[in-house]
Amino acid sequence: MRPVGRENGCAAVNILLVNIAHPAIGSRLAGEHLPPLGLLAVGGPLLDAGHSVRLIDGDHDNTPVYALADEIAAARPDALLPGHSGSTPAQPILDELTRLVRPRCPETSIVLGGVFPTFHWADILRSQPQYDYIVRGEGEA
Ligand code: B12
Repeated sequence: MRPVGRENGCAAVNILLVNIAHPAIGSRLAGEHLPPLGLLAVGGPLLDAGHSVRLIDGDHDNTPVYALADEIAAARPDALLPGHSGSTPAQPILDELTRLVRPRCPETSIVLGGVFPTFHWADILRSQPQYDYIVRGEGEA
């Protein structure tokens, strides 16, 4: 297991929050951008805890998965927290992104959370070994 957080004696870590582009129809109809509230809710407490936190919002510019993977690999975060609005159709995209990132960032802890992973954590961990941890329920807690 890779160390994450300060409770195990680690110094503050570099955390990268990444929102993926949402291809589902409900994301495209409005013609406006909504901030990734789940990731923002998690990022605030991490900042308060003294960690360095950065957010890449791939939904803002509709960034392709391979380009997001390049950005993540360049940032080489200690922990990568990818997210979406918790919906089922976003999960395969997160899986594709993290599969691209894993070999390029072997030391990065990949931590998933949100509504879908909260319920389907066992299936995801079994079929997608690139994830190190799944946070169930409210991520800030
Ligand atoms: C706002 C919203 C949207 C917005 C999202 C905007 C954005 N930029 O995030 C828009 C309009 C784009 C949207 C689109 C869609 N949505 Co929507 N949406 C919601 C809604 C109303 C609120 C989500 C939210 O922001 N909650 C507030 C935040 C703070 O809570 P949260 O996301 O749950 O995050 C917390 C935890 O889950 C966790 N967490 C979340 N992410 C992460 C990440 C990490 C790393 C960690 C550690 C923790 C963590 O910590 C957070 C703080 O406690 C929910 C219903 C609901 N009440 O939750 C539906 C909901 C998530 N949507 C749903 C659906 C179906 C869709 C669409 C598929 C609709 C469509 N047919 O196109 C698309 C899919 C988009 C996609 N690919 O993900 C369903 C999902 C059901 C499912 N199993 O798939 C929901 C549950 C509504 C419902 N009951 O049907 N949606």
